[in-house]
Formats: sequence, C-alpha cells, structure tokens
Amino acid sequence: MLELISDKRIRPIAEKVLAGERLTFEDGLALYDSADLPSIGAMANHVREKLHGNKTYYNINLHINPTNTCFMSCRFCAFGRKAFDEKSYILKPEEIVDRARRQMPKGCTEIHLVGGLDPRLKIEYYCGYISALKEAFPEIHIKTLTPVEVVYIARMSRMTVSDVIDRLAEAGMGSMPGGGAEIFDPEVREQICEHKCDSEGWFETHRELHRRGFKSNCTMLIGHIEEPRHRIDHLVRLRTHQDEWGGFQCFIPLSFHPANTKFSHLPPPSGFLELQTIAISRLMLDNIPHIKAYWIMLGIKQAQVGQWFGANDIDGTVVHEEIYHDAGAATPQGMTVETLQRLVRECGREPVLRNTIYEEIGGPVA
Ligand code: V47
Repeated sequence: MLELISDKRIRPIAEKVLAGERLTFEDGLALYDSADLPSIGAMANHVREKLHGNKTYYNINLHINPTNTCFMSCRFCAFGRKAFDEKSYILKPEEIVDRARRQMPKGCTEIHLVGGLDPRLKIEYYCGYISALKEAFPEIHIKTLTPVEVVYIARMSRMTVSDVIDRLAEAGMGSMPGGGAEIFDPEVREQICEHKCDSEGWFETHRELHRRGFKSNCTMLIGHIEEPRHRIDHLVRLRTHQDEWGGFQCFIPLSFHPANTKFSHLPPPSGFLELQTIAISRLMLDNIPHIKAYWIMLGIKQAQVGQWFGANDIDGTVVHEEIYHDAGAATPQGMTVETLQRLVRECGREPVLRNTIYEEIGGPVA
C-alpha cells in the first residue's frame, strides 16, 4: 500500500496505521492538509476491514421528534421553533405511542427520539413518553435525548445530571444518540450555539451514562465555520473520554445543511470534505468501534462511497426525519429494508442487520 501513496508527506502516517499505532493531533492535521483522498481512504479502509471485514451494519428504526419547540437559537438549526410559531408542536406521550404504532416498520428494534428545549417540559414529560413507549412496546429499545436536553432538563427540573439519568433509566431509556456535540472548541461553540450546554456538560452526561454501563453514540457537525484544527481537537477529546470510560459505540460525522438556518449563506460541505472526515475519523478514533455514514444526511450515494472510506454502518429505515429535511436534505424520509440491503450490496459490502447495541440479529425480515 505504501508505494501507492502519492502524497509523500503522509507516508509516515500510513506506516503508523499499518503498524496499528495511535495517530497524534499533528497527524490528524496533516491528513486534513493532504489532497490525497484515495490514500487516506485506503488507510481508513484498511482499519475498517481489520475491524469489521466486509460487513456494513444497518438497523430497523423509527425516528420521532417529541417537540420542535426550542428556546435555544442555534445558528445551524432549521428544526427548532419558538413556542409562538404556528408550526411548533409538543406531542403528548399518548400521541407519541400512537405515531409509533402507526409508523413502526416490520421488525423494528429501536425508536430514536430527540427534540427541542422547552422550559415548560420537566423530567416527568420525558419519563412519561419513555415509560408509555416501553409499556406499549416492551421489546423496543428507546434511544433518546442528548446531553443538551439532559443538561437543560436538569436545570429546569432543579436536579443533577446524574439524577436525571437515573430517572430516565428507571423509565426505560435504553441508550443515547450522539447529537449535541457539534464542535467542542469553545470559540466555535460560542458562534454556532452559544446558549446550549458546553463540552463539559456534554461529556459529563456521557460519563454518567457510561459509568452505569449504558452505551451511547457521538457526533461532530462539519462544514460550517470550523477549521481542521477544531475537528481534530473534537476527535481527540472523544478519544480521550473513550480511553477512560468506553461506552461510545459509534461515531457519526454530520454534514451541515445550511438551508433555512442562520448560516444559509454558507455553501454546503463538499463531497471531498465529507469523505475526508469519515476517513480521518476512522483513523483518529482507534477506540470507537463503529463509524456511521448516515444516509439521510450524506445522501444515499455518498453513504455508499463512505463504506469504502472507513464507515461500516449506514443507519436504518428511519421512516420519518425532520432535523435534516427542515434544513433542505433531499434524501427520502425513510427507506425499506430491501432498499437498504440492495444499496449496501451494490457497493460490494455485506448488509448485516443489527440492534441498537450492535448485536447482529439475523437475516432479512421482509
Ligand atoms: O446535534 C442539526 C445536527 C444533530 C443541522 O446517534 C444538523 O445514531 C446538519 O445527532 N445540518 C442531531 N446537521 C442528529 C444526531 C443523530 C442523527 C442520526 C443518528 C444519530 C445516532 C444521531 O443534528 C444535532 C446537530 O449536530 N444538526 N441541524 C443542520 N442544519
């Protein structure tokens, strides 16, 4: 492989990758500084195949956003609405159960729920919808809330983060998705989402989850005002947490969609940056097992290519998605199992059905 690397500056990094050595902050920056994307992709693919062979994981899931009212004003967000907006909504627990009953795809194992921040909603609301879903669908894994919501609920309900997590766990929360991470660097955070929880609150929440044995995911939002050094700093912070606590099972690089946001004047991230980031994440995050190329956000074509640039997961059926579609995503709202399997096979990978915690759960269900 080494002789195929055109950019000689990154050959020492390839040697480290082949030797299984950890990459440094400077290595990460050098990779972002190189235009030799095929070589970086080949390095990431080497790691990906060492970990997962030819498998690409997918799941059968349903997304529900309990509320879109949000008192924050994150500049990258097109989803949140102020309470007086006629398009704002708060679903009651029974409405969430009803929607799940109507929309749940055959073989579904997971409901993924995240929403806006509304001071009128206290811990009882969140525990209410979790326990209502668990009562109606005891076998379904409830993957819900991000540290941003947890820290806010703690503040609004006058509780500690630790107590909020205990209550959510008692109600039946199974794990947490990776949202709210954005970019950890405080100067970037100040410009894109200054009111929401900082990196300390984000990591505290995951620490509290991981020390109790819960799994969670992590993300990074790319292609807005951040620079390569902010992305590498973000990845190194995740890696450091993981060294101590474990618990992150999947990393998802998220591409910024500018439409209908305060950054609508920015161009969307390039396909080059997306693939570079998937690959560099795979290389930097040597202790996080899975990298997801989320088809809803990347588009189907790029999610397929991502499977050769370090990703080994494509996410699932989703069924109904609001966060990216409000920001101009052109992907479908959901996908059938048959289509997911076909798309994975078409790019030469083996589709493997998983549950939320990456247990393989057997062949096609359709
Ligand atoms: O934290 C919001 C991002 C995240 C925009 O854990 C935007 O399996 C791009 O975290 N353009 C929420 N991104 C979604 C998320 C997620 C999605 C799928 C799977 C998992 C998982 C987690 O979406 C937010 C923010 O970073 N986001 N607005 C936008 N306009």
